[in-house]
Amino acid sequence: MTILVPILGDQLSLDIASLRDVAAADVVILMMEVEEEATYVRHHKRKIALVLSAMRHFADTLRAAGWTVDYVNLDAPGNSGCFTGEIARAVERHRPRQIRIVEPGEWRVRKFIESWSERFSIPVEILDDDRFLCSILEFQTWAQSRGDLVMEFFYREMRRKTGLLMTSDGKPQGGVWNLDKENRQRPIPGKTYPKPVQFAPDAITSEVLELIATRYPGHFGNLEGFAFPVTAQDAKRALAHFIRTALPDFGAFQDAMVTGEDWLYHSWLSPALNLGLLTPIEVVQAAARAFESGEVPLNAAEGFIRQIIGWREYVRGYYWLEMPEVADANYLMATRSLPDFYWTGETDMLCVAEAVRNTRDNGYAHHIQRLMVLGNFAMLAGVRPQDIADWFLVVYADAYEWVELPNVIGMSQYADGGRLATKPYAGGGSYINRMSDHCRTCRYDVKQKFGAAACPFNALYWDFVARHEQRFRRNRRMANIYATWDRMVPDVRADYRRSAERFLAGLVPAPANWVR
Ligand code: FAD
Ligand code: DLZ
Ligand code: SF4
Repeated sequence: MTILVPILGDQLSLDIASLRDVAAADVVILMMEVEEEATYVRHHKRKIALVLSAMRHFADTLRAAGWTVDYVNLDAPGNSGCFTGEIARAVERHRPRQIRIVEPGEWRVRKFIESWSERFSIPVEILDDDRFLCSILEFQTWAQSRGDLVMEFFYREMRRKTGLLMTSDGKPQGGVWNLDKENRQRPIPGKTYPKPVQFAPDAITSEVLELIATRYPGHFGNLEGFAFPVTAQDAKRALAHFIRTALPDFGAFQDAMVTGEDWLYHSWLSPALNLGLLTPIEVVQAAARAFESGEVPLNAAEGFIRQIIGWREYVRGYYWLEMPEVADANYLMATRSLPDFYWTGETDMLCVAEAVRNTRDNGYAHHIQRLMVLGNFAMLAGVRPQDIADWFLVVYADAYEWVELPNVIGMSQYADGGRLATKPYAGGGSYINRMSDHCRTCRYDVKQKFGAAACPFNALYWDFVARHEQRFRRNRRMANIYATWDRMVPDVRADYRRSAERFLAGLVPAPANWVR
């Protein structure tokens, strides 16, 4: 009797643990295209197309490597539409003696898998996903050994563990762990930026694009110009291109935003990484090699490697540590519905309109657009964290709950009460003005404090500070902010608050059917 090895849509790595230590002759690999995964939230069209195209390409790769693959297409007759239904049908077809699967990325899916053994009376082996550098258990042990969850200390552990950018006597290269002081430069006017390599759709991708256009016309986002890497081979090309063309300036301009420039020096590798087309270790080793050979400076290599062995691993550990409660967290007791411009992009706030345009057209926005524009606005406006989390899960091609939820609930909304971030990532117009060129052509005036022509981020920021005074006044990292607030004359404070109130009253809530 055979072993059934389901491979999920974000487990597209040849070296996946479930295919290790088994003979190909004993295994049937099951890959399932199912309606529920595309619609439990109504994912961006581009994300669905990316996952299905990458799955179909990966099935061909597996077959070429000698594996037997039972592949269920989305429109196959009898497709039950969900993972558990497809396992039931596969159990009928193959009568396996065992199911062997790598742990999934999402709590929701883990619950399905945990039901299979009893439901089908078959042993189900759930293996660690060792594509991550830190296991769930290892993160839990680290977290238990500390009173807090400061990412910087986790990151140092990961540097020691991997030996990346370490000297032979166990010290960080350059003498410090984190070179962010050299980063965060503002954009330079007139500069030209590199573009990530674009992959034209082949026959498989074209067929998938057609299927998605017909089947999910009402989902958010554009399919035109689809150019993601959908195979490991293409993803490796994208990585090499990034290291050569963008990594040298990655650190310096990590937080910059420029109108019409969708990637700047960012890698655009998260969709491929999260699918498994690239492994985190191969990505960070490539960056470390580029530093060692003198192709990129230390601040760039360190900044980039930190995002992957630091933040990426950390948020995954945090997710499994804090779920399921964290999904409902709402420390700031925010109740507002998501404004409709998150879907339409129709707002005079140019920074927001640009970020939504990038999101709609590419299924992408870079980190500062996500954190300091889209996330920041939602937090300042008091949007319910679960509404903005749903939006983030729908709209990005790299969004899976294990990475999306901690970033939204913890990092961008402070909804976990500071478990992840030591202070809220809140900023007014002056921050966006410093890091972007948007304010120069925006219809709002970033220098005006309040009133109809003033940048809304200004009043919203001070309104947020005032609204949450009880919560944040004693936070040492916010002492300067409250000192400034205290120095303002009462009329100015009242004007800020009135201006915010007027602006918030004009927001139009989005219809719920964009999400479910
Ligand atoms: P780069 O800037 O080139 O960074 C390199 C890599 O580092 C990324 O590919 C990614 O794998 C990793 N990385 C960087 N920052 C983070 C982070 N905070 N958490 C985890 N990994 C990180 N990332 C996702 O992969 N999926 C999401 O759904 C997602 N949602 C986010 C929501 C919010 C509110 C915020 C603030 C951040 C979110 N991020 C998410 C993290 C980050 O914004 C994206 O990983 C990044 O923008 C992807 O683009 P890139 O590949 O060009 O990244
Ligand atoms: C995101 C996604 C989509 C849209 N479709 C599928 C699918 O049809 N089959 C599949 O195996 N996976 C899909 N995925 C990815 C899953 O949602 C992902 O594997 C789980 O959320 C676990 O992280
Ligand atoms: Fe955004 Fe305000 Fe600048 Fe306009 S002026 S781009 S709304 S920060």
